[in-house]
Amino acid sequence: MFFVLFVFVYLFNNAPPIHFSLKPFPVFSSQHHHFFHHFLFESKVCSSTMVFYRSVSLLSKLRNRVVQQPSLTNSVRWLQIQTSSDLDLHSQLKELIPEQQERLKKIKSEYGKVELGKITVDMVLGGMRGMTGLLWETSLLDPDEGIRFRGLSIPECQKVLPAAKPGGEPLPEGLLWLLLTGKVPTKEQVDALSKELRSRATIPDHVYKTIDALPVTAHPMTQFTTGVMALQTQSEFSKAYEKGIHKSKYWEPTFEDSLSLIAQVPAVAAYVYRRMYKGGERIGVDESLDYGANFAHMLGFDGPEIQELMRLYVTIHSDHEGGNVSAHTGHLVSSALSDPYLSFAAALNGLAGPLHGLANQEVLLWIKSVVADCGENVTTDQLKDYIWKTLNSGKVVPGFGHGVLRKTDPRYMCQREFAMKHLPNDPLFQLVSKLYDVVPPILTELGKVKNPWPNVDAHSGVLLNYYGLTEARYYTVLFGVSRSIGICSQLVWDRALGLPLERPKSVTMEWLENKCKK
Ligand code: NMX
Ligand code: MLT
Repeated sequence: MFFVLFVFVYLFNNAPPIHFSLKPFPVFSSQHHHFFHHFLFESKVCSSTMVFYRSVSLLSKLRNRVVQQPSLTNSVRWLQIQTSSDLDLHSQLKELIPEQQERLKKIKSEYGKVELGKITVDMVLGGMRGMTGLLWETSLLDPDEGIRFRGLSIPECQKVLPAAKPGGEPLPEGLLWLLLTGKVPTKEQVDALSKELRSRATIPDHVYKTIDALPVTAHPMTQFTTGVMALQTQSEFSKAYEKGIHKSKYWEPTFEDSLSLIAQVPAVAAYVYRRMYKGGERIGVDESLDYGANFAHMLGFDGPEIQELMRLYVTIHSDHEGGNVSAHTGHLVSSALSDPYLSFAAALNGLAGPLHGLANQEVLLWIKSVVADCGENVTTDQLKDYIWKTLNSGKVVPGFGHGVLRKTDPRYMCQREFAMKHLPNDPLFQLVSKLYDVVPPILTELGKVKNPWPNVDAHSGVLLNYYGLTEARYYTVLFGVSRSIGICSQLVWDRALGLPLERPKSVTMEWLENKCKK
């Protein structure tokens, strides 16, 4: 009993700020050795009466904490205690990687021959839908519940990830830490990472010049991807590879490149925006701001609400497991040992497609065309007619449907909550709400759409538009900045786990006919 009481005393009073975090695998790390050493020392000097009173009050604190976070219990597989002294992400990864390598080895040797399902001709002809074929550690998508980042849903991330102000939206740096380590960081860790990212944010001059070589009318995604390609000259991975780095060390320059890339893409993206819409005047990094707020600042937006929006936006768009076009492309290209810049630029080219990331641009343009045609106070009947007109002209209703999800995207829902809190009377938000009622029954009536519900892109544009970021053609660039966090985090693990060259088998129609006739 006394042992338990001492542990509580340690956890809540004696130790440096301690944070509980969720970890999908068991680790008995050096932090724990430190913990027990400290505990033994403390136990000698604490008087037993003190221990008793403190413990009673601290037990009640713990109970409150557990009661406040009931939804977390399902995703808690291992409880990891993290002290605020572990501020260095690189050394945290160094500690985690050997365990995860062992874990993968064990999965291979014990379960290597286990079948995960059948491959049908429909799957081969149908964009590999439903075919499990990739390892992606940072997130997992459930068709009904939506995305979980290292086991945590979006509402759970909103609860446990550090925010800029109490109760505010999560800081994207916190999500980056979570994706890379599987642990919820403390505020101190997130602040250290913010600082680190700011210190890497300056981009070489030739990047601006390369973008400037394009016509200012070039699509923002073309300019952005060109800028990312120009950043590639800094790649530590490709330099190390040229020098003959041992494969067991690949993850280290990949980590360096990934952090620099994540740090620098906001500045590249902001330059594209300023060049296209604000006469080219650049705004530098503000040393006092976090990643999301700084991105808004460099674009030219400084209000507290748009800063919160940007933090939320970057967090929720960061990762969507491995099979989506951009993530899968990045992972595929990186499997050839192309460095993170090359891999991420490839991913962006996939994101720029209208069925994927460009859908956010398409949604706002489509909504604006509804308003131009029917006015802001469009009736339900007018809206239905407009949707049928879109479908009958052989187009999709942008922002609805999904390759995996079969319910409303939780990323849509959290943006809706943001809108209800900050812009409930905005006419375009009200139109988006109306579409939520009107579109799904029509898509269902079509009879072929597997998911009639809205996805992330159905909502993001109206929020940005409300805060003055009205240039819809730019929206996919924002998505791209955010996606760097998820894709690059996984690239680090791809190299740490030594994942091989990706090379699935393809077949011809003749091959299929012959095979199926047998
Ligand atoms: N409007 C009209 N038709 C649709 C829609 C839609 N929103 N969604 C699906 N369909 C059609 C689809 O085109 C296909 O028709 P056909 O057989 O004639 O080719 C049929 O319904 C079956 O498609 P699904 O199996 O339901 O969807 P799939 O997995 O093939 O595609 C999307 C998923 C997301 C590409 C598709 O739903 C779509 O085109 N949505 C609109 C674009 C969009 O919002 N994309 C953004 C996705 C999220 N993101 O950011 O990447
Ligand atoms: C994404 O965020 O990547 C999209 O929702 C598309 C997908 O998951 O397939």
